[in-house]
Amino acid sequence: MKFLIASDLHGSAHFTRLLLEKFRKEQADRLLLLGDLLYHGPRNALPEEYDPARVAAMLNEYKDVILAVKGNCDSSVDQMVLEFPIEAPYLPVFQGGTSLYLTHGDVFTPEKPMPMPRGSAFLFGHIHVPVNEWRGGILFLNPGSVSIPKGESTNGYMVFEKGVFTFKKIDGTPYDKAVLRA
Ligand SMILES: [Mn+2]
Repeated sequence: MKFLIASDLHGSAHFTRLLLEKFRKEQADRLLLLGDLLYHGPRNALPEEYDPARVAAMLNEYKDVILAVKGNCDSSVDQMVLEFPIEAPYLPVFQGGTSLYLTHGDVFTPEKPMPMPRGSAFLFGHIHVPVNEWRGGILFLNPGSVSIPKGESTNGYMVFEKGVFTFKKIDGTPYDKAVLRA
């Protein structure tokens, strides 16, 4: 099974459209979203083509293949317009002998993760900057933000297939990878 992993869409219809195009092009089986889906958040400027209702409608078309966790900008009213669950603080996903723990990164952080077996991957968003680092037997990964990249980073996402995470720019160009052995 192939996963596309992305975070921090923040209501950008433009970048959500590009992301869903990539989901189809990659022929991924599941879309893992790490929070902050609809609302821009008061700390951010409005992203390109800010249209939360449109983003909700686009994501709802993929409701059967989305796994999502709650971001600090996601609220109960967001859940009212989304047809897949978004309120889990974290989700464990077991795939092909590997263990992935999805979370937004504001409650459980790389400094204070949930209890996880060694050899697991901790997948988070929130900081809008890509992370690829082994520490204490855990692989910490952040795909960066789809819509509002910070620091030197660019808009992007991650693909996971057969134990390999590939970081990609929103145009599909790979720029980094990590291996998680089963
Ligand atoms: Mn965010």
